[in-house]
Amino acid sequence: MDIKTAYLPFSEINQQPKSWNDSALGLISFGAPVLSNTVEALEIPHLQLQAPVLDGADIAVEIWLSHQDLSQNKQFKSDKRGAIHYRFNDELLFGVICLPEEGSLQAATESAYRQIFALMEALDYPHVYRFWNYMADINGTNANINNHLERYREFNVGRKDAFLAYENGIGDQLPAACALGLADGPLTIAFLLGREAPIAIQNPRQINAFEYPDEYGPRTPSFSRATLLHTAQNSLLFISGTASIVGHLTLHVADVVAQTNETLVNLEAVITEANRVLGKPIFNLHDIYFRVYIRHATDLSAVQSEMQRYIGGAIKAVFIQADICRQELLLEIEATAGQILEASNAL
Ligand code: 3EB
Repeated sequence: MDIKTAYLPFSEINQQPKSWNDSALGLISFGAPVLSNTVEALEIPHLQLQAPVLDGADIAVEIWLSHQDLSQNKQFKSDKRGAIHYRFNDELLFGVICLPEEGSLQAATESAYRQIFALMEALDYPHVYRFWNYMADINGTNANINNHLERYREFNVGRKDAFLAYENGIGDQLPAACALGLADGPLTIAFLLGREAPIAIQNPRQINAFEYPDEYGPRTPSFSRATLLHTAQNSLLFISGTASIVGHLTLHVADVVAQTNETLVNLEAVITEANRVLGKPIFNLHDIYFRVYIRHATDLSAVQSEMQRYIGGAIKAVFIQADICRQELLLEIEATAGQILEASNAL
C-alpha cells in the first residue's frame, strides 16, 4: 500500500500542479476558502474549514497522496454517495461529508456516520484510519435537547449510536479522531479508509476515551488515542486530538503553559506506546507534523514557546483557532508521524 501526506501553502493549490492528477486523494485546509481549478476538475474531496490560521500558513493545507498504477488500470476515481464526496483507488479511500443540522446535531452526526459505514460496506473498505470532525459551537447547549446537553456530548451520542448499529462492529479497534468547534458551518467530517488493518493505540496515562465514566456524557467518545498503520511500504501514526487530560480528568484549568506541557507529555506517551507495540523506535516528536488548535488566539505565543522548550529544534506545526471539546481545555494537538513529504518534493 502506498500512502503519504504532504503539507503545503495555499498558493500551491492555486498553482494547480499537474501531477495531482496522478497522486492526490484528498485535501484538508483551514483559513479563507481556496478555489482551485485542479481540485474542482479532478473532483478531489476537499475539507475546507473556515477557522483562522494563527501561524504556519505555509503548511496549512494537508494533502493525502497515493500512487496510482496506470498500467493496471487502477486510476483514482471520484464519486458521490448521499452527502459523501470521495476519491479512491484499490487500497485507499478519502471522503468528506458535510451535513446541515436539520433536526439536531445528534441526528446529523448519526446520519453522517451511518452514511460512512454504509459506504465502507458497499465498496468493501473495512478499515478506518482516521476521522476528522468539525461542528459549530461545540460547547453550546440546547435547552430542547436532553435537558441542556452540551453539543459535543450530543455529537458523541449520535456517533456512538451509529458505531453500535454498524454490523461489522469495529469493537475496541476504534480509529484516531479529533473533534473541534468552529464559529459556524455545517457538521463536516473527513475520513480515510483502507483495506489493510491498522492497530489501535491507547495512552497508558489516560483512560480509554471509549471507557470514560458517564460524567462526560451519556455516550462515550468513540475514538482511540492513535491509529498505527504499519505495512511493508509504510509506517504511519495518526495521533488523535490530544489534550491536558490524565486518567479522565482535565488538568491545569486556566493555565495554558501547563496544559501545553501536559498535552506534549501525552503525545510523547502515545508515540512511546506505538513504538513499544512495533518493537522498534520508529516514531519521535521531531519527524512529525502537528496541528495545534488553540481556543484563545491570544495564547498563541505561550503555546509556541512551551512547544519549542519541550521539543527543541525545528517544529512543523500549524496553529488554528478553534474551540476544544471540553470547556476547560485551552488547546488540543493532533499529529501525523511517518511518511511525510517535504512540500517541495511532494508532487
Ligand atoms: C473526539 O473524536 C476527540 O476526551 O480525551 C480531543 C481531545 C477529543 C481530547 C478527550 C477528546 C479528548 O471526540 C475529541
